[in-house]
Amino acid sequence: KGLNIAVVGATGAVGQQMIQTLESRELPIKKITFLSSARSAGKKLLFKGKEVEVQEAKPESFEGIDIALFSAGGSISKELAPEAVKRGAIVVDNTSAYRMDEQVPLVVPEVNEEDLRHHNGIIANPNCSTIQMVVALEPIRKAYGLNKIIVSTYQAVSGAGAAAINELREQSRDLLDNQEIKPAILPVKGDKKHYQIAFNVIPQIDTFQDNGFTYEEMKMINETKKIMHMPELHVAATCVRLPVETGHSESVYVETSAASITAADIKTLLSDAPGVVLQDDPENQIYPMPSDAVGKTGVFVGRIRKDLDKDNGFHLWVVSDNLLKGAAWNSVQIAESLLKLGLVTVK
Ligand code: 11C
Repeated sequence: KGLNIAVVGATGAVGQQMIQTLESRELPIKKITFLSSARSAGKKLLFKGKEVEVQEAKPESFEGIDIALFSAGGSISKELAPEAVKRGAIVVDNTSAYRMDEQVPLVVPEVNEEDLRHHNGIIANPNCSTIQMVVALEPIRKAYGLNKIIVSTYQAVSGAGAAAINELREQSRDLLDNQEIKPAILPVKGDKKHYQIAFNVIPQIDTFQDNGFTYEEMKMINETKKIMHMPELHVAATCVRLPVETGHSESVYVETSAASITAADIKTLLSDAPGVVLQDDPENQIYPMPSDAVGKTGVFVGRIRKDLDKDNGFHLWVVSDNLLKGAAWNSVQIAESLLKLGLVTVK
């Protein structure tokens, strides 16, 4: 007795984390299927100590699957998610393909788990930088209301996939050895120019849109409004890539609807909020850092300060493992919520 689960994109940076997360959780699994593009098919991966061969993802691969976790790029999701749904699977999609589709719930369980009840087969997992921000801000929204968010991100290269991790490592090594470097992946694989990431900072994540914001920035803006059910919320984002391997950091400024709240009120609220770990003790130099967050499922929040001029303004520093809460863990958590809410049955 258990669920038949498929991981699509099993060999990628997020797919690998999905497998490890599924291994460490209690979700009842009867059968696991690993799927990928033709290029990675045939590879053998371990699941709970047993070898499982990766198969090429095709429409027929989804016969008998209860839940399919997709993280193999937007075009594979566009092509195969509807095929999986046609065959009775519920798809949890970690790409941006369906996130803004009105028929598709965009879910962070700590924030809008109930939206899962309205799914039509596909559920979208938000962008990593959006997820960690809304987990930190939802308790504040609930208690005091939110008028405005201004966020600047400090994002790790693993958000751009395994090739970007290699690029950072190789460039760092080559520059220390006084070798010439040839950037080829970052900031965006398919864009016209590529820049050095080692010992540098790149203020571009994904491609530029006509309004001057990048697609990553627009994801943070639009997804936050959808998840929080607040189309009127003011959100602005600047997304920046750093030479950090894993763990996204964010400097977040918020304005609440309620006035006369103190930083201590926000700290008390976040010390007991779902998914949040408060690390805020300046006197002892305690604050979140990516090197501490890697491998953990929490969203770490610290440096909480009241703005010096705005009575309803607060500054926060938010860090999380972008491959876990930002991707694999949030997807597996959605699968667990589906089970908890009785939206999938164990046969
Ligand atoms: C990055 N946030 O760090 C991106 C990766 O829409 O799921 C996630 C892309 C997405 O590059």
